[in-house]
Amino acid sequence: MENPYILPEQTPCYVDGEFIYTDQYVSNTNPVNGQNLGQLCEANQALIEQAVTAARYAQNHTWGKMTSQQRCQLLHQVADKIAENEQAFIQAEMADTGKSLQQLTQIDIPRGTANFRIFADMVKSYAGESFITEQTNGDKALNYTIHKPLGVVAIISPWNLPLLLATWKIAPALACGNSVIVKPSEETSSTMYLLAQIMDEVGIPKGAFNLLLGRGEVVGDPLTRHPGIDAITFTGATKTGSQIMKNAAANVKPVSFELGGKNSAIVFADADLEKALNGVTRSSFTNCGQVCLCTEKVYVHRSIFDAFVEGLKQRAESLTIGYPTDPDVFMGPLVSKQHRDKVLSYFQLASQEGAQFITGGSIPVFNDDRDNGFFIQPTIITGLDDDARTNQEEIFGPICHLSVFDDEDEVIARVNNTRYGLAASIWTDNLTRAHRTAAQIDVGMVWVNTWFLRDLRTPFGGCKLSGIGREGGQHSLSFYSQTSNICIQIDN
Ligand code: 6OD
Repeated sequence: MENPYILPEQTPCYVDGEFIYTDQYVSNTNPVNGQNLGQLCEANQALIEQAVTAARYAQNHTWGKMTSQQRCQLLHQVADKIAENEQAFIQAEMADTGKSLQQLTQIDIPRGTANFRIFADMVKSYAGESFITEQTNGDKALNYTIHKPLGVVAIISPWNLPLLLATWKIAPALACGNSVIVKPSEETSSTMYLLAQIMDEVGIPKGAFNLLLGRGEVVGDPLTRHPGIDAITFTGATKTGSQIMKNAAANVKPVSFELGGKNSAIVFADADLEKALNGVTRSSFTNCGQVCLCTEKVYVHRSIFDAFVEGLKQRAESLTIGYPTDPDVFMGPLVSKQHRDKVLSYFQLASQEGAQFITGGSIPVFNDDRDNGFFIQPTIITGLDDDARTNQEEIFGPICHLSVFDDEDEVIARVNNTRYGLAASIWTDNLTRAHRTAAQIDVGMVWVNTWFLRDLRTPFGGCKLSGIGREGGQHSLSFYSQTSNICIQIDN
């Protein structure tokens, strides 16, 4: 990629080592000002078939036949190229999502590189098991396991952290020797197109990496029903996950799902108030609240509730909202008009349910082109029961509800009163309390005195409606591999 990134008029799919322009389009909108950014070429059924065939060929003849060492060298080159072209990735991701430069440079784009590096390194030491089995007649047997690729993996990735979450799956799937067919969200496909260019340039064999663009109902649905797909990995809404699971069931294929969340923060009386306030500001409003890990419910001990409300209000009101190119801006717009309408409908629901708005609740006015974009105010509410719909349903916007609690058992029960189980954060200076409470929360991940601090070797995923399985480190390698046992008779 010698040229800086310029959004193409038409973004093509990438199948079997070729960029392919179809005759069906989906338009791409800039969430900062509502202007059209260009069009995506939507994949059709014939292209889906071609991608599956090419991916299988790469499995049987090229990518699947390379040594792990060769594959990992190529994946490191992919990481190097993402880093070299950081500016292009920033521009593309910003154009699609409107997310701030701060976030792109600190979180999203570096994770694209890191995802390739970690899995290329980890797979080299992905060891199997071995046992000497003693038989009754004195013979022995050697049992040992090998890890093989699953085959062709379909990757359906979301719009909130497009590069980060797609590469979180692409990198381990490729490192384990699979071929992949990636279907990114139609709202945010540009960085996947850049990644396809890089795959092409570094010489990833044709068909090992395929990119199908377009809408879920047109591309994702037939792809996940296709009998030529060996596994499906998905991050996104619980409802879509449930549909994909039905599709996968027809062919009895494994799935790995990271789905919605309704995450809580608990602020105990002994917490460092400054740290807790800064942490909850970050966990509620990062990426305009569009991270599955974001806090939407905050439980604060009665003795510090008023001080906490005042501190959080002050912080929310001083967040800079605006053009994502401005280095001082913390929050850009929501991703689309449709999504803003959804978030606004929850503001309205909260109000109907009797919430008091401490701050926010509407759309900021700029008196310039941003008024045609999809901005929204960081919003804090209080006064609702735990069972209110606002406190039970995932909103996925910059809003949190504050509640008072009195004791530890009470707050744990209230935090667990949800159909979701992704993440939680606990703010306390009492180490014993931290260990005791963290273990009792029904979620996949608990952060103590921090939030979204990531070590890519740790298991990541949720329970209940928040997902199936874990990815990260060994857990990714395990999902993206087939383990076979080999048993060898050793005569006495
Ligand atoms: O950090 C990660 O690895 C990860 N899977 C984050 C997911 C965020 C969901 O919006």
